[in-house]
Amino acid sequence: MPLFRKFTAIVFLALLAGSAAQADNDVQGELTIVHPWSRATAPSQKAGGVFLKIQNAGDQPDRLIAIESEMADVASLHTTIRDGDVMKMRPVKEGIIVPAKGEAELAPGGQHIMLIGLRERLVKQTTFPLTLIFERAGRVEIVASVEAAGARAPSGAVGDHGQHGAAAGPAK
Ligand SMILES: [Cu+2]
Repeated sequence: MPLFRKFTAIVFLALLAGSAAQADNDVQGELTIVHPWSRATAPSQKAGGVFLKIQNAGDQPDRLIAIESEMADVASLHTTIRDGDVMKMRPVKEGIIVPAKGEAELAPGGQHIMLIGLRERLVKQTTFPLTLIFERAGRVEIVASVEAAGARAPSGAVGDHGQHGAAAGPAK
């Protein structure tokens, strides 16, 4: 690469690093995103959940307020509620609190990230990036792994978090 282009690239990277560092670095260091995962989708399936655990080592709570993903037209936060015998999903407008020195779990049957209008299939044993946006920590880039369709937990993890009800569909 010609020298001037290399120089431009380095300056650009330095600018990027600089903007990411503004106020976010210390807080970001307090958050740990544990095993983000999703499920393989069928070709006709236009929505998918993403699940993960957020641990906060800091002494102030934070709040997951938004999600960005190239994988779908819309990425939002959902919770699952029981309505009679049917589990339904609802958007979580207020975000998801991660308590100080605590954690928040996004799992099947509970709170989760919903990708609506999937632009491509989620294929088992692949990964895809997404961005979590926190009130204090700012933007946190993560990579989710795609598990089998119907998986109830990430591979290698223990525990049964219940099921995303078969009758559940994305809330409108
Ligand atoms: Cu959902």
